[in-house]
Amino acid sequence: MLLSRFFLPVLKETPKDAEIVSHIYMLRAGMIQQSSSGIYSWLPLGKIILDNITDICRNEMILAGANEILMPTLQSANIWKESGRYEDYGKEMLRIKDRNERDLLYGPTNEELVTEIFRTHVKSYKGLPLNLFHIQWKFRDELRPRFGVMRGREFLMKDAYSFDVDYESSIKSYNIMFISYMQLFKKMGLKAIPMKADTGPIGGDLSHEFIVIADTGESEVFLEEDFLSFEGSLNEINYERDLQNEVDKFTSFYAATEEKHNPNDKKIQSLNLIKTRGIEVGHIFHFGQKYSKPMNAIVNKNDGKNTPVYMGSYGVGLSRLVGAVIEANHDKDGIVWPQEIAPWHYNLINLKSGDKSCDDTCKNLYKLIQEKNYTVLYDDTDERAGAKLARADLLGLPFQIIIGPKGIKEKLFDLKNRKNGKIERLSYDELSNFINQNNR
Ligand code: 5CA
Repeated sequence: MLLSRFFLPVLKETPKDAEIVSHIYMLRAGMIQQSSSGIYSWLPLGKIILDNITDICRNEMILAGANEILMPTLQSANIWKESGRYEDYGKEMLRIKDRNERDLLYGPTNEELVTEIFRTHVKSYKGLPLNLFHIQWKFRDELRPRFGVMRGREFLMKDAYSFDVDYESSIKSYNIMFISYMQLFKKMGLKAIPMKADTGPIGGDLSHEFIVIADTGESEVFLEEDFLSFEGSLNEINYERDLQNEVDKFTSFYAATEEKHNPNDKKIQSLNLIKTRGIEVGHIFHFGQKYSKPMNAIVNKNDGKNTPVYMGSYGVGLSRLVGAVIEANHDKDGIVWPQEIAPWHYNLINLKSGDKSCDDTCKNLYKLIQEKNYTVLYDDTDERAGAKLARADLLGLPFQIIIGPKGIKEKLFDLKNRKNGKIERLSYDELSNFINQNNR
């Protein structure tokens, strides 16, 4: 991509209304634009990152055996009256009337709608287990939308819903989602900590939040220190297997929010705890027959008897994750994208556009990088060298290749690793070797 052709409205000044670093950098790097309180347009750079995060999540859901569907944003109030949640949901739910005075709402979540789809088509245990997921915008009229996309009113969620014939198999489905969450956050270059959680308005008897550690997280948490480095055996995961053991390993560590933490408990006192803050990027719920009973989603078991189906729901905050990734990966100069979700692998910077030898060298490298199937953002604009370098640090691509007249003369070119800030001076051949061998 040529930067001269890319719509990147970078801001020089720190926006006044942004309080946390991810919000500041997302505005400064031209990723989003507020349209009204808690509602954002996604500009090209923001959209690329949102899509990268979404793709990782979607692929992991498919690996875990879930089926992608797409439900609408607008839902009929009738199904919410059936489940009993229409009145309970309160002011967070945006209620709308159509021209015929029928009650609609902008979905804050989809348990009711997916249960309606399920009950129309599945009547027997033979169709189970089943997991349906979708990636769709939600609306919650939050009391205090803040921190940019972190707590929005309109936000993108991946929500999956599992259906099983009995309690035991529904726990298996819950465990598959638990492990797939550990996988998908890892694939985004994030360390996520699962933590036992309250079920709130979704309901149920079992629930975990997944939190990313960041100083600006909304909740204060206490964690066993070893939890941070524990990886489990995620690389060998096979979703066909019973995953209870894997889940047990992750849940054997201590993790609690400040409200739940009991400093007087002797057992807890003996643990090596750290106090930190976390951002909730995912939340999973096992709620059994909470919706299937009132909504009559009944299946026939293999003993011939009927039962309301057992369900769980599993959410990932995709738009929130864009902010969370930045909270967890930045420095004073800007964003430091993890390789896994970086918008491009390389930032090729021409310090003197218009100078024939700089232009030619950049063109050759631009071609070479693409031939090796890496992506590259080429800064071919006519701005000052200093402004280009500052913008490159703000954008935070993993590697910068910096081409200027001095380097051309000395036949040595700068390769900067954005994460550790180290600059190597390489010959053209060394640079092209690096591009050949760089491991994604
Ligand atoms: N139906 C269930 C699971 S599918 C559900 O709605 N769960 S939730 O309420 O916990 O939301 C799932 C995830 O969406 C949260 O973990 C969080 O990452 C994200 N989320 C929730 N509210 C917001 C918000 N106001 N802004 C941005 N992301 C949000």
